[in-house]
Amino acid sequence: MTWDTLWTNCHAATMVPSSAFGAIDDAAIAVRDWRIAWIGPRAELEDTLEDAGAHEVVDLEGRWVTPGLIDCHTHLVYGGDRAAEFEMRLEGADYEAIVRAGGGIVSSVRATRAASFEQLCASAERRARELLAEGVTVLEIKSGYGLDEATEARMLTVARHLGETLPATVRTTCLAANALPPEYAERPDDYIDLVCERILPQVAEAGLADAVDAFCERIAFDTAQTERVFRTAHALGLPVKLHAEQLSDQGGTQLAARYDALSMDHVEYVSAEGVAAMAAAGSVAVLLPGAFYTLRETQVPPIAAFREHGVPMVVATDANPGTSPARSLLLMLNMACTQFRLTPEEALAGVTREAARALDLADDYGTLETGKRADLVAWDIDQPAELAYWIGMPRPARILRHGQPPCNQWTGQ
Ligand code: DI6
Ligand code: FE
Repeated sequence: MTWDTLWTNCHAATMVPSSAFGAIDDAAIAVRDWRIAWIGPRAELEDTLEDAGAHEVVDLEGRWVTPGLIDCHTHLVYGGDRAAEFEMRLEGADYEAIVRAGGGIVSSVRATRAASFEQLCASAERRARELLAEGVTVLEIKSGYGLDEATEARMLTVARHLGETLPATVRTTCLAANALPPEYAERPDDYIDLVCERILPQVAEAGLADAVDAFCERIAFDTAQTERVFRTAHALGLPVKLHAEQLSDQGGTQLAARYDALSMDHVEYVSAEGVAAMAAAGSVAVLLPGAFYTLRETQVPPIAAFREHGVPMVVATDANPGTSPARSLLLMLNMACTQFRLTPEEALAGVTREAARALDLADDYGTLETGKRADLVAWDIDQPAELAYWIGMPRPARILRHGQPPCNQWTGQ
């Protein structure tokens, strides 16, 4: 049997946790039927090659190859933007005060409700395409700016549509419990009734969500309300994750651990008990340096405790119009190192191997190993640490997604 493609004369940062970056010097990578059919040192290939051959052989001229990047936490679908709020914050208003004054998430809700499916698709596609152009091949997209049945479903339908039309694997998450919509002011439990009795069942029935998320925070929902959402999600057969301890310690992490959450995201204020609960539950911490930076947060997530307890660390954009208007996952690698002191290897693992775990996709994505999906990115760098080092990375030299080059339209290649 012949291979479809053979990438040769490259160095592979496989991200298999064996050596630094799981590096294989002078490597070759063979692809067949969307998957990696062979990977190893080029010198070991010679015999194999005679048997297999390849339709296309690509000489990468010594470039580094990494797994396709994975952005496991985005809010890419929304109407409008929040540039005015950015200016207010620069003049001294703080995020929680803006939210309490009817701005923040709710202003994105107004703009999203007013936007058509086509409008939401067009703007989200543009944002997704920027991520894809820098080597992202898997991304998660959340709802959460609809906060009613029709708009939550519309947002998730847009996300599903992007998964069908873009050269990327898209996982969708229902975040109906993101904020209290204005029509439910002072009635949070009634809104949670709507989420649990109507929105989540409808979304599950239509197959629109792969997971359920909530924002557990003093400006959003408390642990009792979050638990109702989690219980409903589990009853519907959907895994959960949580925006936890971003602005304060609410104990959301311990709650999420009891519900086997895929990930706890933000976690700047997580307590020692929270970290221990994460470790016991085998959860991962999703670090969101774009939100930390935008909110001028000073409380750094407990990186040393995560390391000590073996809690895997993921890095994501949190791309959203309010607290993380980020358009580059690679920039987040740089920020995770500079702001949180991750090593470049931890940061790269955080957008590959560990990010795949956060999306429950580790069997197929996240490392360069035989049998996994052939999502490969070739970079013009001399060492993998450069992916975290540069502030504003040049684009990848080549991308394969499921063994195919994504068409020019989407990546600008
Ligand atoms: N994700 C969220 O949903 C909130 N924070 C976060 O990281 C708020 C986002 C927003 O202000 O729109
Ligand atoms: Fe978020």
